Amino acid sequence: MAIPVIDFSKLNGEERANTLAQIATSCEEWGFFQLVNHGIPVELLEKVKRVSSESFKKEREDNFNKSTAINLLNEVEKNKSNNNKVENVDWEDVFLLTDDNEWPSNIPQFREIMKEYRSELKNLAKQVMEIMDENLGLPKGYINKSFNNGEEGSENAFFGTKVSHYPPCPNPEMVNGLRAHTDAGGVILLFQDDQVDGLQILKDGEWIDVQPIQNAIVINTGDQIEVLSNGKYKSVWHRVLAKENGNRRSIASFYNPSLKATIAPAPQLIHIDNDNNNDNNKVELISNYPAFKFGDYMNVYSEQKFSPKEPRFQAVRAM
Ligand SMILES: O=C(O)CCC(=O)C(=O)O
Ligand SMILES: [Fe+2]
Repeated sequence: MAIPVIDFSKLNGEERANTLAQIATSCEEWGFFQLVNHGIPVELLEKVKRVSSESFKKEREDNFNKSTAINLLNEVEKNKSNNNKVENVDWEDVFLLTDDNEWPSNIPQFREIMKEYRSELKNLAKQVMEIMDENLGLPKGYINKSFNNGEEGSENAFFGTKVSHYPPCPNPEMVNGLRAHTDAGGVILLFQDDQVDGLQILKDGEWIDVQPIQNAIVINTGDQIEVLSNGKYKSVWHRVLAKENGNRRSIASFYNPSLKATIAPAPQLIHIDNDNNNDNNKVELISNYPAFKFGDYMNVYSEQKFSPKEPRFQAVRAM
């Protein structure tokens, strides 16, 4: 079993309908798919790999070697008898790039390359959201407009890029690269390592690998797309395994709602239950999710990221 791989260039030709259908099935049944021929220049992707890896080697590796994850793993190894896993920590070095924060790298060209990359990825995110609109039968731009708090053409939605490395781990069975979770936000676009695997998704009760494909972009949907689609597109559990060999690079970009945006199931996707409709026009609307402010959701998520999502929905429902 492997994550679906979709040739994005075929959206512009005779195979458009078939490609849309493949994306629809991927969203409904997998929550993850890989795009190839997505239009992002390979030369740019090569530069992104180079400056990210260089930043880890020159600017971050020393600190990682002094990190809590390393110390905790050393402790557990010393007490081999209790055979514990290291909990509440990830074997991951990470930093975040947004439009507003200070970027922690002085590698030559890092800034220009990552700026260009982010602009390409943001554009790809918008294309993917429009495909989801179409597949869900929503007006074009519906998802993006919701993420911008109902304002057409505005740019309040959040676009962040998380640059991660998962360095080689001497005891990979004792710690997670990244603990299992579903993503909080909207659409996630992941540029993962060509060589070193480790990302897995939970599919029908089984953890399966997201196979590395050179220069592909992995797309997955977060909790907000699940709510907007009224459960048609579920956010899917995933995790990263620590590995004994290889330093896995992974660059995840998140297109998320503005913190002020109200997120709710799209009215077009709230089903009318006709079975209960036989006495006097009684129509029942079925919405499986609450309406809430994304900022409130993020407050809950920051405490409960590595737990099931249902209590998060309950918590915002009660707010
Ligand atoms: O590093 C990866 O491959 C996955 C990262 C991820 O799941 C996340 O940042 O939410
Ligand atoms: Fe994730």
